[in-house]
Amino acid sequence: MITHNRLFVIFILQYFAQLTYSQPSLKFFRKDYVYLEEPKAFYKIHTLHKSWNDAKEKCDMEGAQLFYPDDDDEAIAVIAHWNSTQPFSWIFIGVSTPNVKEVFETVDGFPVAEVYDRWGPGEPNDAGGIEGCVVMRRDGTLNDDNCAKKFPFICKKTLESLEWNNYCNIPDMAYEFNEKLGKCYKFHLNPMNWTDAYKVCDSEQSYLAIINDDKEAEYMTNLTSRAPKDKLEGNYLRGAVHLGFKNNKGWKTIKGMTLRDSGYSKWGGGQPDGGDKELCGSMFYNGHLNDISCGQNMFFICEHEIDILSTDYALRK
Ligand SMILES: *[C@@H]1O[C@H](CO)[C@@H](O)[C@H](O)[C@H]1NC(C)=O
Ligand SMILES: *[C@@H]1O[C@H](CO)[C@@H](O)[C@H](O)[C@H]1NC(C)=O
Ligand SMILES: *[C@@H]1O[C@H](CO)[C@@H](O)[C@H](O)[C@H]1NC(C)=O
Ligand SMILES: [Ca+2]
Ligand SMILES: [Ca+2]
Ligand SMILES: [Ca+2]
Repeated sequence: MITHNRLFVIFILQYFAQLTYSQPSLKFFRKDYVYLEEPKAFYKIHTLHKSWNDAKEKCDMEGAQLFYPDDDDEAIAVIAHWNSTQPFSWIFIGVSTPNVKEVFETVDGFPVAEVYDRWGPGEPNDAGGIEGCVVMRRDGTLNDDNCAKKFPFICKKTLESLEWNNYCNIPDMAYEFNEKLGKCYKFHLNPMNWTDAYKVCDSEQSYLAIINDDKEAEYMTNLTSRAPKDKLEGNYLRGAVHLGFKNNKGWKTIKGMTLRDSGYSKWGGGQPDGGDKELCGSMFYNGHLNDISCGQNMFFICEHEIDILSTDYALRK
């Protein structure tokens, strides 16, 4: 009897866990990640070389984790993918010595001996006393190396850790569903330039937001005023957010329509005022439009259309 009850409770818990957080049947995390069936996880190979800390931060920002192999099988699957797509021979992995010299831990705090312990011959050797981060070779062996050196790296997201946002049908809980507009929106708190913001929205199955009417402008103004942005330090422009329009022989949205045809063209006082120096589109915090330099780092808003899993709007130049 007890066994039955317990099974029933487990069943209920699993049922709700699936209902609220995950959609294992839909194996999608982000467009720029590849799903590998055997380790049941998503991976992205970053070819731009970075220091170990920058690599870790990049993966965190993508909602993932700096990859390290959990076991031999995962190492083989990931290296096979790496071998078939990229030529480089080393990557940083998510193992370092954050606390004690020569005591290697994974980014989520496990001793390396508990996960994957295949050191190359004579390693780890802490050469020169400055080797606190770990790289993996294509043959699967590890070496401790200098954390400040720059290597390619891989980010990983397990299928199990995916949280499914059921309102927006997207694996990102930071998207907010607006019932009246029937769309989802995410206010991004990492300031970026317009070009990078465009790419980030795209990789999240969304697009840099386009205002189509006064109601949507009001909502985006509200979303902006609610975002916990005011204490964020750093080198970025306050007062406006990037949106999905730019000057391409006239101001057009990233879907190629004029602002007027798209339904909203309320410029701020005196705007657009930048001429050739401000060819990208933004919104002042009060909802009025502004032209801005495409290289200016600012917050931005992504818009997601529910049930459309592919939004390949060509970036028209
Ligand atoms: C990947 O390539 C390396 C070097 O060419 C080779 O030693 C290794 O066996 C390959 N691994 C897999 C899993 O394909
Ligand atoms: C914006 O916020 C105001 C004040 O909180 C609220 O009355 C209004 O309904 C909101 N508008 C939209 C479109 O969310
Ligand atoms: C945007 O920033 C990236 C670096 O994150 C840089 O490579 C790119 O050139 C910048 N684009 C513009 C238009 O400034
Ligand atoms: Ca070494
Ligand atoms: Ca819109
Ligand atoms: Ca301007």
